[in-house]
Amino acid sequence: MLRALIFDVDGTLADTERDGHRVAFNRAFADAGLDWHWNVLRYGELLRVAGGRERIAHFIESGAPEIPQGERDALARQLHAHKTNHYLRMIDEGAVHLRPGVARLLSEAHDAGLTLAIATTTSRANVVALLEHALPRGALGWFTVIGAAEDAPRKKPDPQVYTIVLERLALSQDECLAFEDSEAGLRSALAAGLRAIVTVNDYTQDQDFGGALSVISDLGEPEKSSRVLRGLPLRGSLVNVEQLHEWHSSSTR
Ligand code: XBP
Ligand code: MG
Repeated sequence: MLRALIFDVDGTLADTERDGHRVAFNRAFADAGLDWHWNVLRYGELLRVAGGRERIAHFIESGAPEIPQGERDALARQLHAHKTNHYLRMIDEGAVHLRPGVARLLSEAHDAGLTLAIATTTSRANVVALLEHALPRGALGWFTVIGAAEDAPRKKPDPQVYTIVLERLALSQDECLAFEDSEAGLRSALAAGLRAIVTVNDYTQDQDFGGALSVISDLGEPEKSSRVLRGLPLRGSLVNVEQLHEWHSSSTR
């Protein structure tokens, strides 16, 4: 029986990457007097490295030989901390909006008594800020468990964050559905034994989503239909709680 929905954050709840995280990274670089700039295309490539600190560290390793070896780790940490401050300010200013159908489905699922949880590689502060800013007052309390970077140092596609969330929920994999937007996120959920729905975005639409129950454009709104790209079909024009129960039961192992 379906009891819980576990959501990724970046790219799934909101298109945070291109106009949120990317901009915040660039602001942190500029503050530090560095002439580094991650354009939209380059950032898409860098997204293969999960985790912002790890992404900066990878960039330094592969593209900034002028930074002495012994200073790289500290620089990545410092830049990432400043980046987080910029990102939080941007959330506060309303720079990031939830994707179609997200607020609607979260609210419907909460009303229907489904447990809600988060499994993300970003930091807890970033998740809390987004949920507090983009959802109705008090909606943060809808989430029984938030698994974030602080809980799971091994980033997706490692299953660690999902495994921790499942433990804290005290539910089995078969009682949950995961929602992801990226191949690394999907691999993480599948490796934790979960079934997953993928909502693609511009950065991830060409990735390999083999193993997902259904791959769709977005969760859909009454005035903006969701499109199925592969996998189980939609009964109506959007994803609602009834649809989730149907997908879940038609895939019961
Ligand atoms: C998101 C990430 C994060 C964000 C940046 O992946 O990889 O690193 O890009 O956030 P997912 P931080 O959606 O699979 O969780 O800088 O806080 O890491
Ligand atoms: Mg994601």
